[in-house]
Amino acid sequence: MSAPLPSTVRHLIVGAGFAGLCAAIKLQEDGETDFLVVEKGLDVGGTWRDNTYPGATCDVPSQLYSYSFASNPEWSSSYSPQPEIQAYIRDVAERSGTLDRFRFATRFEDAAWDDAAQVWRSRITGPDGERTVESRTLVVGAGSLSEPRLPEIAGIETFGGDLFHSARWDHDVDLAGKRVAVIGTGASAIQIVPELQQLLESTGGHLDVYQRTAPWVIPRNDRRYGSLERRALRRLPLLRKAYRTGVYWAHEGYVPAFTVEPRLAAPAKQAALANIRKGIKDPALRERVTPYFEIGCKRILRSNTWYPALAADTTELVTDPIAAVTPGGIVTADGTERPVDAIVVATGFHTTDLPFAEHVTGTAGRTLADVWRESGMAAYKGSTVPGFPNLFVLVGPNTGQGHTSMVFIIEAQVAYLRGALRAMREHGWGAVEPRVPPFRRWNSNLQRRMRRTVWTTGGCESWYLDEHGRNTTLWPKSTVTFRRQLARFDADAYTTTPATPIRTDRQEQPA
Ligand code: N01
Repeated sequence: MSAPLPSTVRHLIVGAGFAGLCAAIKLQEDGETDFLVVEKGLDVGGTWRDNTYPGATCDVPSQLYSYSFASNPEWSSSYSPQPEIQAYIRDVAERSGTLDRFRFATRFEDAAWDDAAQVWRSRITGPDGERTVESRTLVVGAGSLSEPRLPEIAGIETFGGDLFHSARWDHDVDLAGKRVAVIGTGASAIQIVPELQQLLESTGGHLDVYQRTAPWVIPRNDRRYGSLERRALRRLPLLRKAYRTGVYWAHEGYVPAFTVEPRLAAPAKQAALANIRKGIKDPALRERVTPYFEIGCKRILRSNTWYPALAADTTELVTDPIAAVTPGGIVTADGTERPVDAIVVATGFHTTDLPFAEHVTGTAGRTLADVWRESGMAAYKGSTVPGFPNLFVLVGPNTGQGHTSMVFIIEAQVAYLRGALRAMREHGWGAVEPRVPPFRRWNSNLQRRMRRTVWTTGGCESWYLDEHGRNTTLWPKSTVTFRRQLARFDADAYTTTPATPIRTDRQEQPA
């Protein structure tokens, strides 16, 4: 049984995915040991704990999709499957010596800033009920791809068969021999569909894939590591580092194509078109899966098996829009009803309306969601927001990546957080809050830069853009630039307030 929740703690971290765990480890390294990590799930891992769908695999190479301070020589292949990534995160957590301050099955309900006491007061519900926890800082690592977005389709609630989201796979449902529909053709669906197609083909079932927008899909070229290679990676940390650096720069090569000149992505486009030709013989089907927009406008996907799975006799690609779901099937706009036993909705996540924002109330008594609804989701350096002192958002607005590892971004943000905490300690500040002018400059710069990116000019609709067409999710420059911008805590961009004493339950405060 885990220890009861303390009523005060120096730092409250929400979420135990890559981001929350990284914050915990690095705070510990700095001697900031008085923290608490609350996690609604039963384990660390975040999105890698939740996404257990068949075929779940990282589409960023494993060497890069891991912490720089915990490289792993044991990956079985160049793109790791979900169970290996989950095992990696768990292993890092166990070795970090921080797990005693993690509380699982414990939900962050909401938090409000108390200006006089300079604390966040959070309502937390754990196995022992609800408790208020006061903390000087609130670090949110709740993830930007954690809350499933269910499609709003007429009649979907009347469906009589099994229906679940890709990120909440129901392993109790046996799909063998069934008629199954997958709605969506994004990063999750292109991994699920080939697995389902194999299962259904071998068991006399059938698969309908509902495509609203054809994605660009380049080959994945996955490769299993041989035993010699693994031994070399295990024994030679410098080789691991060089490998990681090579993969990093190979991916960073996409940045100019996304942000300056889309024509630079011509080789990727050719590879995607060749992938279609290789996987599909039927010219009509080839045409239906060929995207209409510029490559890169939506996330470029990677698969060798997606097109063959769509071309299989037991699969039907449906491109007529869905009109309704009935108790027994899906009806498209042309009036056809296709009966199904199960529906997998691979329709993505809430990204431009991050759900945690509804639950955080700042100095003006308004929630972050209220502020963002009015003026669009925005933060200073993707991390802090005026009116919300000592709130640090990891994987915040405009930090997302279409081409490389989010772990790199998380580490840069945690470095910034550490800088802020160091400055607070050294100067005796109880609160830091970004000033409005630097915040505005940062965001107008970003949005100006955004105008010429392929995400804006590429002719697609994507979840990168909010309802006003503003890209509030992606970072429009190189990740090197991001890291450089966040390398130092720039106190001059902040209003700083001297500390009033804070009461804590623990004795292990740094001086
Ligand atoms: O979600 P998505 P995802 N009716 O939003 C369609 C990460 N990820 O879960 O394109 C019909 O990309 C929608 O159609 P359209 C990665 O960052 C990483 O696949 O909007 N269709 C689209 O086809 C990724 O970007 C890995 O027209 C509807 C699909 O559903 C992010 O997660 C692996 C619909 C949603 O695609 C999200 O990927 C997997 C409707 N009402 C995911 N609503 C890695 O390997 C939506 N769609 C690291």
